[in-house]
Amino acid sequence: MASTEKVTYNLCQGWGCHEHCLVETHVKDGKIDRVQKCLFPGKRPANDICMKGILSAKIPYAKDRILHPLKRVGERGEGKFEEISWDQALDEISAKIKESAEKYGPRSIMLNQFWCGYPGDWKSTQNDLIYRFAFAYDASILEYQAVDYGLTFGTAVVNGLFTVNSRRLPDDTGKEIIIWGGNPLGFTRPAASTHFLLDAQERGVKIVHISNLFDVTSARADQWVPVKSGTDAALALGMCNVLLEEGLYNADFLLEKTSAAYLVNTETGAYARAASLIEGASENDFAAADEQGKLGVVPHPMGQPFAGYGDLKPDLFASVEVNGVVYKTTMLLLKEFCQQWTPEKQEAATGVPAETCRQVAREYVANSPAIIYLYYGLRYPNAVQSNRAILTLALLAGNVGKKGGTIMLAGQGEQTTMFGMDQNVVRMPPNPRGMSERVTIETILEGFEDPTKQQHKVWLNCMGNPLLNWPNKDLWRRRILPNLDLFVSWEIRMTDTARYADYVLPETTTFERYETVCDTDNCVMYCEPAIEPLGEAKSGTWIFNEIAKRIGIEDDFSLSAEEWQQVRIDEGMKGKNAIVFDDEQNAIGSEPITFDKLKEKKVMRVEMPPYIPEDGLSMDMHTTTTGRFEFYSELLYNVGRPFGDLEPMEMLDEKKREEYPLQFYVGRHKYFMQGQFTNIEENHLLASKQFGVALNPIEAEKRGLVDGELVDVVNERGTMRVPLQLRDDIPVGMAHTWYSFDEKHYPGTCCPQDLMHAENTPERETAVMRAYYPSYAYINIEVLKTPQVMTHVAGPYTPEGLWDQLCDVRKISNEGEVA
Ligand SMILES: Nc1nc2c(c(=O)[nH]1)N[C@H]1C(S)=C(S)[C@@H](COP(=O)(O)OP(=O)(O)OC[C@H]3O[C@@H](n4cnc5c(=O)[nH]c(N)nc54)[C@H](O)[C@@H]3O)O[C@H]1N2
Ligand SMILES: Nc1nc2c(c(=O)[nH]1)N[C@H]1C(S)=C(S)[C@@H](COP(=O)(O)OP(=O)(O)OC[C@H]3O[C@@H](n4cnc5c(=O)[nH]c(N)nc54)[C@H](O)[C@@H]3O)O[C@H]1N2
Ligand SMILES: [Mo]
Repeated sequence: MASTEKVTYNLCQGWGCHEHCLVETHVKDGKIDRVQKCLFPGKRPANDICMKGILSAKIPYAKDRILHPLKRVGERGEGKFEEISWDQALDEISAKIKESAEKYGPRSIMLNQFWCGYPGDWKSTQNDLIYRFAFAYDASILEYQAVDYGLTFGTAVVNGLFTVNSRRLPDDTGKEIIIWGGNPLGFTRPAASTHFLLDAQERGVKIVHISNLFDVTSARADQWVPVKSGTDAALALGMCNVLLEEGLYNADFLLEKTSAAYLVNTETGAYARAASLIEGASENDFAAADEQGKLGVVPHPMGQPFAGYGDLKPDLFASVEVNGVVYKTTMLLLKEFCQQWTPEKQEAATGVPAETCRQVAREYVANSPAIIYLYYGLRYPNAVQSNRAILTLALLAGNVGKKGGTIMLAGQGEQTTMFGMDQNVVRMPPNPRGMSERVTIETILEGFEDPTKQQHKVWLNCMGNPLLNWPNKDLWRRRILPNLDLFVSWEIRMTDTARYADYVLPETTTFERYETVCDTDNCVMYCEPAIEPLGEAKSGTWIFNEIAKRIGIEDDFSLSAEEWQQVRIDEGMKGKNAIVFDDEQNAIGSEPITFDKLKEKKVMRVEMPPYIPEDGLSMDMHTTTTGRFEFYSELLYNVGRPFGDLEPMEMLDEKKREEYPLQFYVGRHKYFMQGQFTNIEENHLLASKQFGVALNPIEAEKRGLVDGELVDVVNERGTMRVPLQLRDDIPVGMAHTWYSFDEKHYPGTCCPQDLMHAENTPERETAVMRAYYPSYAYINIEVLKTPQVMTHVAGPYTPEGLWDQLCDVRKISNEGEVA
């Protein structure tokens, strides 16, 4: 056995799967010998690591690691660079930043902060410093691509803000877990979440998987419910229909937690304000009625616990007429709305047999408390509406905010979001030059077309690999990059984005720098460099400091990475306690969290209030109209969407399908993490066996195509020429490809992202977001006083749309160039 000379704790370099694992790094002769799972204090069996975690030990040593600052010598994207000194790189970059600021204003500098794949993500020091830089210089931050936010906005409609419920793995599970969209088991959530799910299954918890294709999670589930892509809202409404028609809803829960019994004016679609119906009632209050039609006031909770209905015994299905206007409860309106969604009509839309819809609905209630595990699989422009419909089902069943029964957006962290570290201690400099701005693709393009508008000329890509991962590469390659005066990539390896950059700055990996993250399983963790930085790699903190020095904001950037960690802990976690455990890992007390203590212990478990309190909801901010959970939205009534509903989109358009009959489904790979791990030989070898496009044999036969031949995948945006694979697990009507392979795998032809719609553009405008977004922005910016730069500027565009693409797969039409 190798003798270890040093052990450190580090964040997994493959942080992008949202499992947020910490690894124990073993170093020998100054080199990482291995990484393994690290144990957290306490008895919870959290923090497992997966194959990618183990292999992340190889990332610092990968062949394409960038070890020196690089300056472009060829055309953008050509990949020709020369090595230059740090001083030259920083002097030239800083000079261009200053020049741009003088000519177009400091907001012409944009920083990309798409943090998903960066170890520590938005809790990392890097992310804090990006904000700090933006405030200190009044630079802009680029709104990243619309991914992973369908659920966020779906729940925002129902709950006012953010996720309805548990964002971390609960201690308890009820009797059933429905995994609805997503492929967590051993695949996208390969560590703690997989263990959580399999342990539950072993205890007898039933696992149901609802998905459009047969994947690893389907294989392991107790029941797999295949659904046609993008039609989940119909299935959820069919299930709601069953609950409503068979009386399987949880009346107590609906009365106590939701606006189900509230009356709505059926002429205006607005919630009836009590003041207009009942004398002496306040403007802020609402109304309900009992079985005899007697009206009663329901006070707005105003952020306090709900006070109840007073003397009134509200009738969930009341309908009353006052001065010739009919008022109905939202529950009655929902029942009427769902009458069309019979299990049979549902079947026509989703392909799920009516009987299966009934069985799954009945069991979901019979097995209460049951969890709906909402992953990110509903990546369609109608995701907000699909998620609303699923949440409606959960509310009807009363499976929200309960031990063992809730809605989950799984992950190991997230509770610490609310109770952990106050990152503003770093993010906000004492004297910000401006409040910065979050800019969209739209505003950037507008500026390029209209010189009287704000120009965005410098892009500092401090995180992420947008040229690989953001749909519609063309937008960046042909419309945005040519208008930029400077494009800089901070990277650890040569990516598609780095290849297009003017300068590439070599950053340290997670194994080579200091970090503290308050996250995984409610622990705060101190990470120290396991090895010396390779080559000339420097931490992001150092790079910021050096640029700051050259552009005149050095006062705000005077601390080293290690010193920032002390600030983050001693100031950002001031007053917080950690649980003290004895040798048997029993909790025996608590102690204040200080930087010195953390340095000594490395991992401390933060004392947190329970996230899912018995009453379920006190954690939620309820900034909806009524201050309650709302499956009925008066705001969206105005655009004909009072309820979560099956929303049309390109893929469900029969006419469009005539030309391009296949869903172009660009999925994530088991061995890759978006673009990461593609540079690990073993992973690449395993994945490249599946390079190409996969079709069901029935679709191949229709087209006279055979396994292994080269084919053209075409749509109006381009042609991708790749080998064909026949696979029975790919549904009829789909062309499946894995993304992550970088540009050089598609010589002379398009990459998958080229064939995709651009996100955050008018192509992706939806009625729901157009109507809803202003209220989201208002609540965040005006009510909660979140700086605009720290909110999502989703605007009228869908927050998810990756898989709503059509294509056809054809015999190759000519030899030679196809792109
Ligand atoms: N190995 C690996 N793991 C990863 C990543 C990676 O690249 N590789 N990426 C990480 C990131 S950033 C994210 S956001 C997560 C995402 O992880 P998940 O939330 O699990 O989402 P996806 O893998 O995008 O979802 C794919 C699955 O969604 C389901 N699905 C697709 N369309 C539909 C539909 O119309 N209806 C229903 N009901 N189901 C559908 C199918 O089961 C499909 O296998 O994964 C993370 N983990
Ligand atoms: N077609 C299609 N497109 C998709 C998806 C899909 O399913 N299909 N999924 C979407 C989703 S959900 C997401 S979240 C996005 C992900 O989009 P990205 O966040 O762009 O994905 P990554 O490839 O993980 O990019 C992270 C980059 O950070 C670099 N990196 C890692 N560690 C460090 C570090 O310590 N310092 C520095 N400077 N760099 C580091 C990595 O080398 C990598 O290039 O992709 C989206 N794009
Ligand atoms: Mo993601």
